Amino acid sequence: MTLLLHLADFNERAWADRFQAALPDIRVVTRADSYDPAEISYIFVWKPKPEAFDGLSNLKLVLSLGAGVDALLRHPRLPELPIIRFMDADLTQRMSDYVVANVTMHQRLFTRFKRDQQARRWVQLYPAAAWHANVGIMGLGQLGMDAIRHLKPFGYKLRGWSRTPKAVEGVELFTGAEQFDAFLQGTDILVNLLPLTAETQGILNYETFSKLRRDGLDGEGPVIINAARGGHQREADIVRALKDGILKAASLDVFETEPLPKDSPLWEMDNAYITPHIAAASSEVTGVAYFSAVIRDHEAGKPLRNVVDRARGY
Ligand code: NDP
Ligand code: OXD
Repeated sequence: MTLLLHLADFNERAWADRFQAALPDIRVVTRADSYDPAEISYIFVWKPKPEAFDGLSNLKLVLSLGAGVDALLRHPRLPELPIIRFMDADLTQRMSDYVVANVTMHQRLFTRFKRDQQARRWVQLYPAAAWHANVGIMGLGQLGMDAIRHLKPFGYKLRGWSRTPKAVEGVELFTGAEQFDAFLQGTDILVNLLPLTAETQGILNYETFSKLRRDGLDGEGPVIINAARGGHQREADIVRALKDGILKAASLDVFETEPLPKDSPLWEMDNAYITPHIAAASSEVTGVAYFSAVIRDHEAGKPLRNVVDRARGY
């Protein structure tokens, strides 16, 4: 039984050594090693190349280093086998850290005070208390629910939007396309934690921004925070909205093209807060622990966790 690592942009050798220590009874190989494709039972992938699955006739599971599987699901030769996506407490906590940091930064007007500091300007503008700020979370899955849990103690007015109905104490909830506008109309700070699917592609567009609440925060307009996928956002619309004031600011961790091209106007906009897709990295230590447990459980006939639903697309 062999585990193959196919991780573009990662140190495959380091991950392989760690997997080998965790799974001494299994052979662990990288793309650089020699192996017979028919010996591979498990493949662990990030950005798999077109030939990644060729010849893997005895594959049992596809293990995704990404918590988001949109790109993997578009792979032209993806086998019809269960896909297990990564999800653990470390990654979830990191995402909630990112969300809390950006929500509080915008609500406390740190962005405005930084500009005043640069201009040596003393303007006593008092940020409204957290309970006057409506934070709307798009996507109430593993990450959205954890972000809510972390934002709650600060006192924000929380609202959430998902595909199917939910009940979360102290959170105003909205479901499906028919309640999307109502969700937006009461939102000052819009946080995107949706998976990228045919339905959610391009959802962060000018029309969406125009529907957000305008008289909340300091009255300078709403804010968006996108930590999910670049495919959710129309960057030309973000640039336009940041320029004409439909949006006050945008915190963006993901982009239509990554790395963000050097000529993107977003780089120079002082109301755009750009990070290079680092909101919630997958840790080698917890990643190996998680997927080793998945393999051991599967070999022992135990149920699989975090199986991707291909029909839903996440
Ligand atoms: P989950 O699959 O656990 O949750 C997805 C949520 O989105 C669910 O609540 C789901 O609704 C909702 N949803 C899906 N489609 C729609 C729709 N059409 N309309 C309304 N709601 C919808 O995902 P996670 O929370 O684990 O992760 C979310 C995304 O975050 C990932 O797909 C990935 O792209 C991104 N990510 C980004 C990282 C980064 O570093 N920037 C790191 C990790 C993940 P329902 O509950 O009804 O099914
Ligand atoms: C992920 C990511 O999906 O890092 O895990 O974006």
